[in-house]
Amino acid sequence: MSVEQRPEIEALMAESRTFPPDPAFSARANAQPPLYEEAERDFEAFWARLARERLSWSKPFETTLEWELPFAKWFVGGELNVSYNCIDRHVENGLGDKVAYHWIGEPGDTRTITYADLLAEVSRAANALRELGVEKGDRVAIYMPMIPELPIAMLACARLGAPHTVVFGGFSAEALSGRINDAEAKVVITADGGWRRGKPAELKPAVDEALRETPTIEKVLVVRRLGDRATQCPMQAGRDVWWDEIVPRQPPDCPPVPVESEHLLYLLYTSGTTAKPKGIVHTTAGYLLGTSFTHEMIFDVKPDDVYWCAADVGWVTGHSYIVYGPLANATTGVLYEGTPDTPDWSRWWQIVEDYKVTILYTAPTAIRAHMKQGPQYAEGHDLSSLRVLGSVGEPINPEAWLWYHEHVGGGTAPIVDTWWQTETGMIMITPLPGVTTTKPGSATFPFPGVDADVVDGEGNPVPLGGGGYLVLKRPWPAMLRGIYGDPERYRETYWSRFPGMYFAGDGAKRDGDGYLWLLGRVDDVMNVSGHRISTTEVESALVSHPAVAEAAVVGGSDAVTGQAIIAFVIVKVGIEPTKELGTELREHVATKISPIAKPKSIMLTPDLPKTRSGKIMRRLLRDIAEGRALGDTTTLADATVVETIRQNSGKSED
Ligand code: 7RM
Repeated sequence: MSVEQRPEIEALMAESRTFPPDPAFSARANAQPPLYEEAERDFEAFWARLARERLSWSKPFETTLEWELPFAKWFVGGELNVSYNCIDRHVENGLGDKVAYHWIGEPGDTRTITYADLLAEVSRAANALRELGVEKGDRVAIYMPMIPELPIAMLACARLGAPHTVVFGGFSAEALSGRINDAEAKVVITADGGWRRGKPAELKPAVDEALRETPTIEKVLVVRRLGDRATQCPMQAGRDVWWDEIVPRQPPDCPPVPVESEHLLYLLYTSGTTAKPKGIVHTTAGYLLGTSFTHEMIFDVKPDDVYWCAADVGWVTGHSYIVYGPLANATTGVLYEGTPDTPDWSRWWQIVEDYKVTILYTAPTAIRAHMKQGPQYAEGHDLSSLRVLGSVGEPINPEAWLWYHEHVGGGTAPIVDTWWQTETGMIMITPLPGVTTTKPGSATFPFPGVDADVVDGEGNPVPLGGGGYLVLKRPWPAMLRGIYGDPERYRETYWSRFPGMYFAGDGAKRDGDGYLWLLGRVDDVMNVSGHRISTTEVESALVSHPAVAEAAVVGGSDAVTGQAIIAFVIVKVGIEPTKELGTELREHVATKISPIAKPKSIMLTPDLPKTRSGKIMRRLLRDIAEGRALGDTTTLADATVVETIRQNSGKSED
């Protein structure tokens, strides 16, 4: 494993423009420089103070941190309820009429949900779940489009102390059943479907298919989103229940169940370097503290802000920064069901204008997609309400940063480039608006209380100007508590590469001023439009097809999606390597994993470059995929192989 030298990063670090905070912004910013000093003096005392001040406890905690590397317990002895913290206490404080979500359906239908509405809806949903047999500790799978019932379902689970596992609605039936089985979920909450690119997209058929192999599921709760437009929503008697037949008749109050600080809040599955996704474990108090505090500081959220995180709730960004962090802060948020291009590329900017959105949080891939269309869509709308912009999911290239700054932020709104992971639960490396002078393309510095470092292969910190591996050197409250059911894999994956340190799997550099520049993954994980996809997972989907003998998958660079999936496939003897087969294999991967994991291109090849010990040399495949001169080929078992592939792929060396 080595950190690749990327010329574009060198060029980007040489980018001399810096963006100091506007003094007027600084004067009233939520984050102030002494935060860093307080956190460095005693990070446990820092988090303990915040936990006491910010969370509402039904029983106060006794011990701030029990750290038996790599297992952390935060705020031990305390009891609380996440749903109470996100809803009830705001209503009790007189904020019942404040809008929690402005929801916008893709076809143009809308709903306004106040904190009082949310309290009633979540309570009813929790009562319905209880009627369906859900009790504290039972796992509930959630597979839904971006409709209000999605956060409502999550909060209803949290109200009962029933951990949820949200499976992104774009995942396949097979991916859903794998996650349900790993979590041993008792109930699935879903919908007949949702709207996508102007068309109804059904979900329930995938659930029915998934449930053929899920022995633990007892009930399915189905939201009616498509209504008459869902042609295939058969309900299985005794198992499937319509949401609108069970939820509205429940009483609108349901006492929140207090749980221990370390009670499992949710599992979220993410790709690792093997074919089996990992169930990342997040617990209650530390997670809620970490997400809510970072949200308030990093986005400078004030009571009258209108905050829009354009991610899907099915990803960790949605969990932490659409649902738990913002609601714990009593924020007004926007929730949009659809894609940015429907009915056309002005959709997002129309939403910003209509709702006077003040804070926008999105991914570089979305910014690049907008860039590709040209600035006329953004320019045609009044975006002057925007005052903070966020970026997440992958390194943001300076061109995209500057475009975002100029065409979306009007040249004034600070940009926060936030680095974090499903595993970290909360943002870890980021500028603080009003405090940090930013450089386009750099995520700048660790958040107060976070100890991040860049180390060489031996775990020694690299000097300023050097590159290496990103590590985290002390526990933080929202950190993963493990991989569900597999403590050994947890230790092995994150804590074994560098003893005593959390290995993030990312390469990083620190420039002469100490700014951190993230360089992307150093393992076999690809990042396509900000989605983590493991090469192994796609490879095993490919080899599960009867025509495939062997497959190797790499991430090639792509101007819009960051990386694109390129597959090299050896077909079995006697199988004709046709174009149709290529198409069929792409579809096969979509069914096995998700359309997101569909290779952009498949090269059918007679052989693959391997080392003498039989390891596929992905580095060479990347060179071929990107049409580059080949790197070091001395470890190749058969040097003629790459030439054959290269000729087949129609790219020449130069
Ligand atoms: C939140 C999220 C995590 C991986 C991570 C990185 C990459 C995320 C940035 C970034 C550079 C950023 N969770 N990544 N944010 N790289 N700059 N600001 O994305 O679990 O799905 O992915 O994403 O490689 O390890 S995730």
